[in-house]
Amino acid sequence: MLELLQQKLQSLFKNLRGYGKLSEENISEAIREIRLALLASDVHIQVVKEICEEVKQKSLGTKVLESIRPGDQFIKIFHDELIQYLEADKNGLSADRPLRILLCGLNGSGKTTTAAKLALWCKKNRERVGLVAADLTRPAAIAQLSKLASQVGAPVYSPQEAEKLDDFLLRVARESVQDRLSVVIYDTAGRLDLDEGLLEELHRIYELVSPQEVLIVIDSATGQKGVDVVAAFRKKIPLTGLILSKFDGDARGGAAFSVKKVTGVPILFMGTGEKIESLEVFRPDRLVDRLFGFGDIVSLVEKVEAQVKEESIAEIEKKIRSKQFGLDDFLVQLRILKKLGPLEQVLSYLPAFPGKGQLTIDDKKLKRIEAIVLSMTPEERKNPDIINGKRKLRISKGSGTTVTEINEFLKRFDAVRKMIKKFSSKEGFKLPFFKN
Ligand SMILES: Nc1nc2c(ncn2[C@@H]2O[C@H](COP(=O)(O)OP(=O)(O)OP(=O)(O)O)[C@@H](O)[C@H]2O)c(=O)[nH]1
Ligand SMILES: [Mg+2]
Repeated sequence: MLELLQQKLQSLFKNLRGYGKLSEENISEAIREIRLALLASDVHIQVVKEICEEVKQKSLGTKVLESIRPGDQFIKIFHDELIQYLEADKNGLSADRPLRILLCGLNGSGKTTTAAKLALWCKKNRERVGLVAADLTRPAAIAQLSKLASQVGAPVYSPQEAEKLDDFLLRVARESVQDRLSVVIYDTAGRLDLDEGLLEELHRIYELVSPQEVLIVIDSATGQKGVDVVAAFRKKIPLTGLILSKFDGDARGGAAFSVKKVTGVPILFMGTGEKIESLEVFRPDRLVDRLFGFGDIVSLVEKVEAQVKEESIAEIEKKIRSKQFGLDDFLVQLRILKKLGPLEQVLSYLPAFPGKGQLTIDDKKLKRIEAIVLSMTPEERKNPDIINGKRKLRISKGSGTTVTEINEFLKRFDAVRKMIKKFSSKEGFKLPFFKN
């Protein structure tokens, strides 16, 4: 997700931080780089222009603070500007209950998967949720939704043979009340924007259901076309929000920056994988932090929270925040990471994670790391700095690993520890440039 922009910005920032002073010249140079990076990531040209102009004006007009490195100050201005572009007044679902959510979007954009993900998300928020297969065009669509719903553990309402759309939706309205559902999610058929017939049917569904939320699902890879798609749907029905699906899949992903600004429809969620757990509330500040290489420990902690028992979470968070993060804790973390699903996805929250990109810790590797840590004395685990050559030999014998492996692992651990230190402060996870 946004890897391209992430890489370009991070190398730009490295250069910027080196400047002793910011001149008009190097600000212009940096802005040119930013412009190229944004365009290459498929951000709308108008949006790119606006962002660059705004950052330029602000940078030139800002008094350089003595306690902050000039490069950092520039980065902060750019950081805040991007967040502002992504932010919306509305950032959650309506509080009305029972809540009816209608999902729409192009063919294959990820509506059905998203319906299930949203149902799971609502369920975790203690809602009584049901799914409606309002995709009458394909019997396979109903089967797909039913399968996903059984993973969620939510009931599915689907049309009976030869049941008309109106009758079906009226029946669902009745039954969902009888079943005391608090959230009802309607999955609809994929629509090609040219297909007037299907758009008409969608409008009909909208009228019959009168949903408080109409969410359009946009595939992140759609790029700039996504903006036109939103506009085409909005002509037919009032959209209340947008879900960016497959955010994990597209290295560019810059459409996110345009869509809210150009269409006014707020992004509420993003899909980050095929599994039904892979849905995240869209948080502009976290996304931008991740982009800038500040990691997203809060998102990670949230993800972990969903998977692991609460007591151990509080403990981990406390340790992350304090500076006593030893190898024991690392081991616990690794084991949790393993439970969280695809490791790459989890690691994408931690840009500073060593070896990110090439790193895949598979089960076998994890077992070896476990063996290494388990062969250490409690003192060594607490303070790995004392592990000298002699100790390494002992650990290597005890764990059946090589000294090279141990070195490699310790190097990685050190990088993680440094990164964690960077993020730990009393007030929470602040950005590096807020510190001296
Ligand atoms: N990697 C990834 N794949 C996703 C995501 N969301 C959906 N998919 C995949 O995208 C494909 C299409 O998803 P569907 O949910 O069937 O899309 P749809 O919009 O319901 O499709 P139609 O009903 O045919 O219009 C499936 O293979 C999903 O697994 C996501 O966030 N990440
Ligand atoms: Mg579908």
